[in-house]
Amino acid sequence: MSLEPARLQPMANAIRALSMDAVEAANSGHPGMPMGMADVATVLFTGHLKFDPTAPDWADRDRFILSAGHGSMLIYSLLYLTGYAAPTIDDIRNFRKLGSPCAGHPENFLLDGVECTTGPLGQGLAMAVGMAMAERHLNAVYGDDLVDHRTWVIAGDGCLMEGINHEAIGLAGHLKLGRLNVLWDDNRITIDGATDLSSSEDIKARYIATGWHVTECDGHDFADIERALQEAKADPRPSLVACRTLIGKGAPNKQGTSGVHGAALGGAEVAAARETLGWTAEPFVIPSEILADWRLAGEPGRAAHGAWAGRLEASEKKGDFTSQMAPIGSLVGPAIAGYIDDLARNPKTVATRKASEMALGPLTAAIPQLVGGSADLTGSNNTKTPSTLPMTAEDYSGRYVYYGIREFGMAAAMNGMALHGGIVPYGGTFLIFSDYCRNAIRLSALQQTGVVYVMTHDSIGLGEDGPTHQPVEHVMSLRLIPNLNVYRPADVIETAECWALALTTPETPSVLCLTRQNLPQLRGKGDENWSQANNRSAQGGYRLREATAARKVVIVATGSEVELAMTCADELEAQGIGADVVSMPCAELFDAQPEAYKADVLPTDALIVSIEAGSTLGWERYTGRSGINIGIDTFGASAPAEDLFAHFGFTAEAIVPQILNKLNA
Ligand SMILES: Cc1ncc(C[n+]2csc(CCOP(=O)(O)OP(=O)(O)O)c2C)c(N)n1
Ligand SMILES: [Mg+2]
Repeated sequence: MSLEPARLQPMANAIRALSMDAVEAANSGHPGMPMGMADVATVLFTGHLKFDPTAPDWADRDRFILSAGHGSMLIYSLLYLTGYAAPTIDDIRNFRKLGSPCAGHPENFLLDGVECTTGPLGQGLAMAVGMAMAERHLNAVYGDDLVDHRTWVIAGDGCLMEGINHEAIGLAGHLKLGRLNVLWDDNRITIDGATDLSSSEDIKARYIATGWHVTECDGHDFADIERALQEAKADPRPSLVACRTLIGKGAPNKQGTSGVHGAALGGAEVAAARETLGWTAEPFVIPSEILADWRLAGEPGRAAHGAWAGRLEASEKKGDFTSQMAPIGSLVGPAIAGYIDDLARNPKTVATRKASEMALGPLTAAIPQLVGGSADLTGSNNTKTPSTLPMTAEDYSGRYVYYGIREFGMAAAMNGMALHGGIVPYGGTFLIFSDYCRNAIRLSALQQTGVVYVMTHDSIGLGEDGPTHQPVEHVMSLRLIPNLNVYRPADVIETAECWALALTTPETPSVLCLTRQNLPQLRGKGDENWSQANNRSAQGGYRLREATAARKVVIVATGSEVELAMTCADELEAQGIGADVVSMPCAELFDAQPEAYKADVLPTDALIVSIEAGSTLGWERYTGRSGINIGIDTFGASAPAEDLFAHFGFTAEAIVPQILNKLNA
């Protein structure tokens, strides 16, 4: 322990004072958790966490994750007290107000010291698992000199109750992530009251059964906290430290009750807490000797950072390490240009899931940052390549993760890896199970991470597995998530193009919706000298086939339905009706095009017809009120794919008459 308890106590009370005062000023927020965990956090930050407040993005810093994100004032207090450039004391005064980086829950894009966005309970811990995986992987590649840090988590009862906790700790235990330490705010209180209202589980036994080391401490006894953290660091397994705490500790009449969880204490109780804590300073004022002690906490980390920088300078791996941590965008185009050229000359009929595997071949060979995986569907998602060997507890240098049947855990871990840096993760499951991990996909988007989701079996085209496995609403509902690019490529070349795009948007995650069934190659002409600069999918939607006769119809389709759109257009042309076909692999990228481009591709003087084997809701924005939307608005059925497409009306025989009727109406 760096300081004796008599000096630590006022430091911890500074967290309590800032937290209750900020919540009071906002008249909203959660004072209980920061007040309860102030002592534990003080021991962690003054004696264990490796951090340099002057270099929040230093690659070898320890990662600190406040999984119990509602206790955001804990991390804001710590960042201010230890001397990060932000938040300032004014930012804290403006806690939860528009424009303050001290948002209701910690947001990674608002403050440098916030490693990930937390608030959806359980996901912080699950992202920390990904960060710990990233650390071990990079350590295996670059050695202790360059990569040697821990991942620390503060989690609450809620984080441990959530289902994702099971997935996350199972993965961490299996991978023996010994540098992951979870400090559990074991206050036995949640919003509704005592945890025994809803839980009688032996949490420690569950962690032990999962391969974790478990210890406990009195979360208000500095020496005992210190002992537990030492124990956690020494044990080779991931550690859970059950810190017995009193929620809202210091608020004499409310501590220990759910009343302090998520409401301002009120003037009288704040005054009583000041009295109890012996805190005489005005709100938002930290006495200088206490602040000085806090500012010292970062000194060892600064020194460690300096020593690390010296080792990096002297390392023969400096160049490789630096490029490992840099954006991969410039590597992508060159890695697959030759492959696409070859496709242009030698067309291939393959499922787009297979096309994805084919594109991943050269991409994973050329880009060491790519770490793949699947939630137990490797052979179906086609996510593994010869360059990606398994990442295991015995050898973390591998670049392929067998996540097990843990879709949510996988998605959260990928967020953690991406946020850690040095890794660009991609992972697969069936598109139908995007719902299982949807909130982590949403957090990829909110946190601006470039995670790539490989979601195969993207429609009724998967056939016999039936409606439980057939996505209907999924493609469209994923399009609803802001800052998420949803790709549905039509053939082998578009699939490669979509991969190239997904890997060059480091602040926007991507979902690749891929078919189980084979699709003919529709592209190739003009793609012989392919480069990222003429990636046609980059416009999101483009004219794939131009009308020969006078244009009356534009058929816009995605993925497996583009082939059908081409057949419909052929039949219309045979009757003298000019028809364009627009392939729209990414609606989000199309929407971002200039108005003139969009007006040219989807002109107002033609009948616009959409074809997508999924929900029609939303297609009206492209087809207008007088267009036609071909899709599926019911559940699918179990049958061979061909029979299903016929049954649900995805044939030229069913579609062309509808177009003719409309034209003649
Ligand atoms: C996934 C999810 N469900 C529900 C909530 C709403 N919520 C926020 S805090 C909380 C209770 C958490 O209890 P605990 O982790 O013990 O925190 P404490 O009350 O001890 O601070 C709930 C239900 C949430 N943020 N995330
Ligand atoms: Mg609790």
